[in-house]
Amino acid sequence: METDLAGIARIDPAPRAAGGAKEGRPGDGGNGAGTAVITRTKTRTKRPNVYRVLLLNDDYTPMEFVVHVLEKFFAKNHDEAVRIMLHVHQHGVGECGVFTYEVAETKVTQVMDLARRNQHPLQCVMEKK
Ligand code: TYC
Repeated sequence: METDLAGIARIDPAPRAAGGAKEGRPGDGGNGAGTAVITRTKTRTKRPNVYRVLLLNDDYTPMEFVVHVLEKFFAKNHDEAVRIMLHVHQHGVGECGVFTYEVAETKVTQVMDLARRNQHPLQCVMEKK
C-alpha cells in the first residue's frame, strides 16, 4: 500500500481470484482497480499562528502611562508591568504578550487608541512569531 501526500491511503488492486474472475470488488466498475479511500485517524498537530505584541520606547510617554497600559490591556500585575516598562525603556522594545492574530490586533488597537486620546506618542506593534 502507498500513501500520497494528502495522507490518503491507496489500496492496491486485489489479486484476481483463482480461476481468473474479471470483476474486482463490488462497485469498482469492473475495471479491476479496487481503489478505496480510508479516513485519517491520526491527529494532524499544527500549531496556531501566534503573534507577539510589542511596546516601543519613546522619550515622551510617561512611565506611569505605560504601566497603566500593561495592567489594563495585558492583565499584568503592578510589579510585572513596571518590569516590562523598564525593559522597554532600557532596551527600546519589549513583549507584552503572545496572542492569536485577532486578539493581538485588538490589543494593538486598544493601546494605540488610548495613547492617541491622551496625546502620547507610544507605539504598539505586532509581529508574527
Ligand atoms: N522612555 C519613557 C520615559 O522616559 C518611558 C517609556 C517606557 C515610554 C516604555 C514608552 O514603551 C515605553 N518617560
